[in-house]
Amino acid sequence: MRELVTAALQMGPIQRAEPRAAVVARMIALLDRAAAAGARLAVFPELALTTFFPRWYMADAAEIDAWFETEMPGPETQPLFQRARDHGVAITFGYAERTLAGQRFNTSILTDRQGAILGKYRKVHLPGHADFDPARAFQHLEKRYFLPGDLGFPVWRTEAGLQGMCICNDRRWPETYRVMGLQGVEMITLGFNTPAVNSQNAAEGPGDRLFHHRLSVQAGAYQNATWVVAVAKAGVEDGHPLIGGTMIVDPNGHVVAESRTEADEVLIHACDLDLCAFGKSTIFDFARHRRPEHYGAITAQTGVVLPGAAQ
Ligand code: CDV
Repeated sequence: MRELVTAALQMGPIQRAEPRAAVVARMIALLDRAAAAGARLAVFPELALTTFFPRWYMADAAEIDAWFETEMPGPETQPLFQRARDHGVAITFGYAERTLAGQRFNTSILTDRQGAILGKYRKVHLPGHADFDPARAFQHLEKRYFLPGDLGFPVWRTEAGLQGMCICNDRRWPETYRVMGLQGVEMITLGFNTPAVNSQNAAEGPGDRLFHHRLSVQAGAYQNATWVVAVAKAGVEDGHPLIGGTMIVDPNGHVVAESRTEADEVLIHACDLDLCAFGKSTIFDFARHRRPEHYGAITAQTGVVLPGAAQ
């Protein structure tokens, strides 16, 4: 048995005017609760330090940059790292990253239990659009504010086992999980900000949104025999509702813990990483059963090519 006591730390809404220091104080309070419950890994949501700002159209570079971190840890996030180090808890959280060269990414980092950054992931599958879209009920401008991630889907050998990360929309894409599955991943952590209504289809409400979320995460876990810890930023941010649905899913695809609120909430589960071995050595023993000679289209093309269409 290789138990990793894991805390999924759902965050309630962060309003546009809420300063970073207040958000970090909330994160520290959640971390304290996680540590008191014995957690050794604490997972926070996507863009955990701010409101989900891609819902706002901005043209001014300085206004955009105000949402981004240029160093990690920086002066405002240092207390979170210090508290994690004091507790001996590894943390992972998402934030908007601006590099020295001025590139902007939707990023998450993973630390070790001493508070040192072990890994960085930059969101690959950016949803939404780059320009103001008057046809939508609200904007989703991730393609305006972020570049697609350039780091792939790495897996890190941590003190506990083999860990990887992805972010929000990535969880809907089977390629995300499989690339990490092919590196033997035993736990994938991810944060999300999922609007409770589809901005292009008012009929797709929170019921469907939660259904698609669970379907994607449970399938990814099962088909790759890995734990998946999916953590929401939830509730109503500046009038815009986000789903909850924070959950911990085992390597058989079962939900072992799920949030009940859309507020700051702590879920704890002792995840036995050895549970991954059965699926990985039987029905999803990739070395024995995969047929990559038939999967070429997955990397050769992006969109659909209809049968008989000229190449
Ligand atoms: N932050 C996200 O990536 N949100 C998307 C929405 C736009 C569908 C998601 O996959 O939840």
